[in-house]
Amino acid sequence: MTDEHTAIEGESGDESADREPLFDRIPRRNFMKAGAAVGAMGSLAGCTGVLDDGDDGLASAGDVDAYVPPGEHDDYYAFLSGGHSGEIRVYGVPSMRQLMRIPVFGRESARGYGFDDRTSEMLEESGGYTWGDTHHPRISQTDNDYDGRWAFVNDKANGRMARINLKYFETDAIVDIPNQQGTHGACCLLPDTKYVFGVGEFRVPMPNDGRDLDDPDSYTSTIAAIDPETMNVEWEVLVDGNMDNGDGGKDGRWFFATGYNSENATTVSEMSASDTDWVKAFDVPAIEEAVENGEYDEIGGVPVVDGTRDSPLNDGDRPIVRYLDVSKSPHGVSVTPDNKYAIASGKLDPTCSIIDIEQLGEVDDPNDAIVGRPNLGMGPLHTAYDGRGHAYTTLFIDSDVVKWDIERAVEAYPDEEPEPNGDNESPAVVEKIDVHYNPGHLIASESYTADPQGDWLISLNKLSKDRFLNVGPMKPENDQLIYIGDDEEGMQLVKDTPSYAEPHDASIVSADKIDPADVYDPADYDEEYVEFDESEIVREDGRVHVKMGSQRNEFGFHDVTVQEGDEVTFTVTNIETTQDILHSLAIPEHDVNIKLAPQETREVTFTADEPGVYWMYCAFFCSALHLEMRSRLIVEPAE
Ligand code: CUK
Ligand code: CUA
Repeated sequence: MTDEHTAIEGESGDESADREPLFDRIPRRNFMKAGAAVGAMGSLAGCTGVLDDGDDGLASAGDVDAYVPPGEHDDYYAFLSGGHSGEIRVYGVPSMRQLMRIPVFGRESARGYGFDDRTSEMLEESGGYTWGDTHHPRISQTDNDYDGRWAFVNDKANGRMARINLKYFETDAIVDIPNQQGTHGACCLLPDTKYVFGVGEFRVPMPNDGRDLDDPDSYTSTIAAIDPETMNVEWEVLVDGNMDNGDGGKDGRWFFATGYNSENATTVSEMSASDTDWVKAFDVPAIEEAVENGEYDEIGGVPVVDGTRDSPLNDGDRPIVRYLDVSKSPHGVSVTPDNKYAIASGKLDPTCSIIDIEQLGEVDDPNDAIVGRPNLGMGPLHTAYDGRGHAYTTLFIDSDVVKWDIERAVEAYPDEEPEPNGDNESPAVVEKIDVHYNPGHLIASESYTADPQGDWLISLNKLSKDRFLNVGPMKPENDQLIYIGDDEEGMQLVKDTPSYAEPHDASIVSADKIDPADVYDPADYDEEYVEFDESEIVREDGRVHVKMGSQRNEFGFHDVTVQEGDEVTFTVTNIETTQDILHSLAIPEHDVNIKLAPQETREVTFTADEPGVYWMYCAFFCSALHLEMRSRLIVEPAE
C-alpha cells in the first residue's frame, strides 16, 4: 500500500529494510506447528540458551532462542495497550524490544501529537479530555486475517474509540461514543471488520442528563457498533446489567460480551453477591434488521435498540440478545480460531464457560449452548489460542498460565469435571506455568485470527515485585515471553520485559502483514505541501500565515516578523525524501512544537502575545548542523 514511497531509500544507505526477517528462509509456520521445532530452530538461529534449567519454578527454557541479533528484525509486531498512559506500544517479538509508542488519548511532545492544529482539533472534538485509558488494541482483519490497515483501541475512561493508521503508525480518528461512560471491551466483527464494537462498562441513566440519579435499577449500558471507515456509531444495543469484555465471532453473526454486575448494584459487595452473571450474545444480523425496520429510539444522536430481557425484540424465535448464565463475574471472553466456541473466564470462579456457537442459534434455552466448564484454577481472566486445539488462560490469583485442551474439556462436561474448589483440576488441564506475578491478559501470536501461529505467548503480568532493579514504590509491570511451540517440552518461559503502566491486552501480528511507509504521502493529508523555495508569508488583518519548507539545515525563512497580538499560523513541510530525517518546529515560550517526518506537513496556530525575540529551532538531531537549524520569530510591540 505504500509502493510509491518505500522506494525512497538509497540516500540514507540503510539496507536493513531489505533484509529477510529472522528464520524466514524456511516455511516456518508449518514447521512450528509440527511441534518439533525447538532444536532445529535453535541451530538455525545459533542457539544461545537464554535461561538455564533451575529449581526456581521456571520451566526449562534452555533450548528456546528468542535472541534477535543487532540489525536483524523480529518476526512479529506486538501492539500493547498502555492503560492510563493513554497510548499504544509497539514491541518486536520475540526480542521484546520496544520499537515505537503511539500516543492516542493524550498529548505527546516527541511526536508533536496534540500540538499541531489537526491532532489538537481531533482531541478537542472527541471530548477535549487530556487523558484516556487504553485497554484493547485490535487489528483490522479481512477474511479472518490481519490486513495491516488499522488498529483500534478503546478509552475506558471517557467512552471513546480510536483508530490508528498502520501506514503511519499514528492515531487518525477518535469517536466519542454517545451513551457510554466507560468503553471497556473493544473488538472487531469478523471476518472483514464490518464493525468495531465498543462495550460500555459503567451503567448510567439513559440519557445521563440528571434524571434517575438515585435509581440504579434504571441505569443501563450499551454496546456500540462503529463503522471502521467512517468511525461513526451506526447503532447501539441497550442491555440489562453492565458489560466488561467482548469478542466478535468470525462469521459475522455473533458478538459476545461478559458482565459482572447483573445485580445492578453500586457497591463492590452487592456487585459480587449473585452466584451467576451473564454472557450476552448479540445476534448482529437480527439487530441490523431491527434498525432497518425502525425499531429503535434515537438517543444521543444514534439509534439505540432495546436488548433488555423484557424487550419485545427478545420475545420471538430470533431474540436479538441471548442472556447466558455463567459463573460469577466473568471477565474475558474470546472466540476460538475455528469459530466453534466462545470461552468466558470466571474471574471470581475457577472455571471457564465454553459456549457452543452453532448450538446457540438452535437451542431454546441459551444455557443449553454451554458445553463445558473446566475447573482451571483461581482467578481465570483471559484466554488465548495456539491453533492446535489448546487454550491458554491466565489465573490471576494463582499467578499461572494454564494450558488446556478445549475438546477434552467439552468431553469432560459435566460428569468428569470436579467440583470447582481449586484443588481438583479439570482433566482438560495440560500444564501450568508460573508467571511473575498476577497476570491479566495474555496473548498468543495471531490468536485473534482464524489461524494462530502457535509459537509465542506474552503474559501481561500486573506485578513484577522484585524482579527488576528497584525504581521506587511504583514498580514496572512484567510482560513475560513464553514459548508455546513445543507440546512435548511444554511452555517455556523465555524473557521478562519491564513495562510502564499499564498494558492490558495486545495483538501479535506477523511482520509481513504490516507495511508501514518510510515517508509521508502528501496525498494523504489536507495541509498544503510547501516547497522550500516557495515559502511565503501572507498577512491579513492581524493574521499572519507563514508557509515554509524545511530541510537540512534551515527553515524557509531566517526571520519572521509579526506584531504583538497577531494570530500566527505556521504551515511547515519537511521536504526531505530520505527516511529517518526528521525536523520539527519548536518555538520557546509559545508552547509550539510540531514534528515533521520526511514529506510531512503540519500546521500550528498560536497568538504572538509577548514582544521579543524567540529562536525557532529544530528539535530532532538531523545533521551536524542541527543546532544551527534555527530562525528568529521577532514579535514587535503593539503601538
Ligand atoms: S481487562 Cu485489563 S486485565 Cu480491560 Cu481486558 Cu482484563
Ligand atoms: Cu532539523 Cu535538526
